[in-house]
Amino acid sequence: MTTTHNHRPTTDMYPTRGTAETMTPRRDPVVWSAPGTPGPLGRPELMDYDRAGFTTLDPLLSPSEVARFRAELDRLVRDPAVRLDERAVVEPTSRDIRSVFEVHRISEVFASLVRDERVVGTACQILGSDVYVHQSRINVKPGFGASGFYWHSDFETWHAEDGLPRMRAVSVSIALTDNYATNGSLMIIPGSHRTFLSCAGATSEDNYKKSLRMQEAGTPSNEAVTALSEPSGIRLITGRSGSATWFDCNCMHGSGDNITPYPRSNVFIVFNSVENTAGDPFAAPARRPAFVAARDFTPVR
Ligand code: 6CS
Ligand code: FE
Repeated sequence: MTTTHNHRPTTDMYPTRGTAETMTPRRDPVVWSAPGTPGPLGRPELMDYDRAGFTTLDPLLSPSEVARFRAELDRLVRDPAVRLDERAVVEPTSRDIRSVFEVHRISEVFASLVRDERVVGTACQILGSDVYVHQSRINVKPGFGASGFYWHSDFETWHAEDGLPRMRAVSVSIALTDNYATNGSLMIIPGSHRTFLSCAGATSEDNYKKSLRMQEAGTPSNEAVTALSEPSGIRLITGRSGSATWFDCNCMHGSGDNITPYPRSNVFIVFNSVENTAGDPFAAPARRPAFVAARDFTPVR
């Protein structure tokens, strides 16, 4: 049974992609569940997440589980049918596969990861409700030149282009190879989740065809990144394979190129509250395809 209910909020709480860049305070909780709500995260991790906007568990997965998911990632990347699928995004220069979207639907192995109580249970604990998968992807980031992602807030895109009304979504990045300081690991600006950066510049038609490779609309000015990183700097999220980082949908984050011999392969799962379902874009001419922004809101559990 597919749930596609849609309570369309009338007001836009986070206007963006207008004529000027502005900063306004976040108008939503970070942790939506009541204090003491049981779940996989302990109080220290939840407080870490609330304050910084992210928390890292090392490890989340055992070595044998990592091996299983890494084998599945390799199988998908080698599958010629996947390469031809619109869900696959290739590197602009090397033509290597950069990302494969909607892995929770095309792979039963990754679907089982989504349903794992250590994963979906944490998402429900943070978002304080049932959840569905808004987006999932594997980022392969092979060595020798794989390009990174410039600074951005995922929520700014998911609000503008996918119509998520509130900041009630969370991403988990699970390392399937070791994430070193050198191989293009995730960088997050601690505390940036508490500021909404409204970006200047309208969204072009079919923007996702570019933004999944190189984001333009929705990227911050140098001054904004400087101001956001003033209080607490920039944190580089390293960790062994099997580690996991939960980060709030509005964290300002990015990653550098990977010019080392060591691939930085992760699986990303984005959980959204069933109380915050995608609707019409708040600042884009059309909806993005379902493989990037789910339109089936059936709860994971
Ligand atoms: O546009 C998106 O939804 C994707 N783009 C980036 C750079 N991060 C979030 C998400 O995967
Ligand atoms: Fe992102």
